[in-house]
Amino acid sequence: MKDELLAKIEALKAEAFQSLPALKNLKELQDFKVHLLGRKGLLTEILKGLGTLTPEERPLVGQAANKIKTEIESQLEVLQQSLETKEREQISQAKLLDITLPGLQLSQGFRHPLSLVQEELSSIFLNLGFSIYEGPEVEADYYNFEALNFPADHPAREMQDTFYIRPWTMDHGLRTKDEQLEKVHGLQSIVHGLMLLRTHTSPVQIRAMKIQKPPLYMIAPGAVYRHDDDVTHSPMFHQIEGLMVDTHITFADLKGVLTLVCQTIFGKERKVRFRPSFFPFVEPGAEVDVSCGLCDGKGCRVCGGDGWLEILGAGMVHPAVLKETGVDPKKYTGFAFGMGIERIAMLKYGIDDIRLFYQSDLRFLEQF
Ligand code: FA5
Repeated sequence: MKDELLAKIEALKAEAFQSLPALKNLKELQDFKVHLLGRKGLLTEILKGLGTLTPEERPLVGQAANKIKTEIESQLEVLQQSLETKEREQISQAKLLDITLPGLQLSQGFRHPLSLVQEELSSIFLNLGFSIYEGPEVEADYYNFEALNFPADHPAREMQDTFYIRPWTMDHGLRTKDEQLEKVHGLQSIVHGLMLLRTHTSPVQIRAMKIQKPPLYMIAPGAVYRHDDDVTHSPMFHQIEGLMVDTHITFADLKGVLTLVCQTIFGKERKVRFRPSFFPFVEPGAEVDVSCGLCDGKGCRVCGGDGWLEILGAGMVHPAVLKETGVDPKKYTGFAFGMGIERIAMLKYGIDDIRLFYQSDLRFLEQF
């Protein structure tokens, strides 16, 4: 019985060595290995006969089986390496894969031009001692209009085409009493419970003054929304609000700070113009224009032909606004401004269509 098993093992070796050269690829090699040496393979089958041997015979046959297994494995290993090299060469000859090519370079992200301008403006104001405040984009009519001295039904509300929102309370049957709205939104005097997308960043003035008594030097950057759409107007755009409230603040402070900011952003050669204007929450009010850098003040489609582009509204804080937020107008004065970030970016970089900012076209965005 012992000799019979040893003969079977020798025959297995012979069969293995004879078949090896015929294996054409790694798959065939793997299958063959399993067929010979796998858990249910030929060698395992032969070794089932060990049970019929005497205790003295068993180690002899076991050792012979192990020796042959190792020999077969090392031959399979040699063949595997040469098949792997052959397959790599075949793939690269077929030009399926050029393993000498450098790996894929992941492109690095970069700042959006509007973020660049917003960060540059914010850092100028931070250096001047201003702090940054934030407010919600879905805002109550009270903060966006009423507290800013826009009474209900006042025509000045039409200066800013507003997107109104149905408060969810209306859909949940809660909007039966003003107290219920107060409870839900934590607001004290919502005009008929109206909610809207804020049309400017000025509501953050109110929120800041209600929590911080003067001296208050703040800016508030963020997105705002209006029903407006052409080459210089977008339905969603960005502003930076600014507010300085203290004792003895005058219009000279307003002019000084805004001229400094404009010249830091655009360079000293750009002209800055202050025009009287009306906003219900300031008195007196002004609009500030910068000479158009696209046409050098000669007139083009971006500046509407007159050589200037309006970038911000400003003025001395109206006493009614100070009073509404609990600040004594006899003791304190202040100035405020609201700048359009897109307009400033357009002027700074010579961009002639506001829509380019939002189209996510890398050919445009990579230039900044
Ligand atoms: C206001 O929004 C006032 N809240 C500004 C203000 C603040 C005045 C504090 C006084 C005191 P106005 O509507 O003019 O003002 O907008 C301010 C700036 O936002 C404009 O000068 C312009 O640069 C920009 N802007 C206005 N509408 C758009 C729009 N649809 N798309 C892009 N930029 C706009």
